Amino acid sequence: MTVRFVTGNEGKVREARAYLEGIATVEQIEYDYTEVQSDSLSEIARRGAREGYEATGNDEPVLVGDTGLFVDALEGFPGPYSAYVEDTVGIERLWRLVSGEENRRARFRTVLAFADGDRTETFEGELAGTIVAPRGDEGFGYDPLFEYNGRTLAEMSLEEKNAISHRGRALAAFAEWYANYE
Ligand code: ITT
Ligand code: NA
Repeated sequence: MTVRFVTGNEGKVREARAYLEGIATVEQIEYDYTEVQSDSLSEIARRGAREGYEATGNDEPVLVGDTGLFVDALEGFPGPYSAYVEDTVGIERLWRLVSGEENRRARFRTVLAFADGDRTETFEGELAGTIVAPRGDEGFGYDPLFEYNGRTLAEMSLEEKNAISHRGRALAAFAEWYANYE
């Protein structure tokens, strides 16, 4: 069955497509859903999925994923504002902000929301790591800044990242649920 992934971010689509190969066909829809101002990734994702479902014709289920990078020393910043901060501040300046801190622990969190018109289900994944000076050319977004087990996410192949990442974990929970869908 086809799932429409409503997102403007191709990196997210690549990871979902690779992870769900043989489970669901992932089609990217570039509809710009309203990102409500909320501290809750799941609230943003749930609303986005419902709106995306209606806006794309009410015929095939949609997935929306919302991700945030939460830096301990910055009280969880940029968190739900991660997309805005990447576009404005950028990862180099975020690194400079964190480099002066002793505690450089951070987490990625992803919430995936699936909406089919009858219900909206959410699936979550988290990855704990450390903020480091940017390294690596793979992945996207904050990947060069985020070290896990000695390597940044940008130093891993897509498959390696999917096997351990916040998004991979959320996709695993989705795939398990989806196996018994309908
Ligand atoms: P859509 O809302 O259109 O899906 P987006 O890029 O805004 O695209 P998110 O809200 O999920 O997607 O991402 C928030 C920010 O976090 C954004 O700057 C992403 O580039 C970044 N990001 C998301 N997932 C990431 C990952 O696995 N590794 C590194 N950065 C990531
Ligand atoms: Na977003």
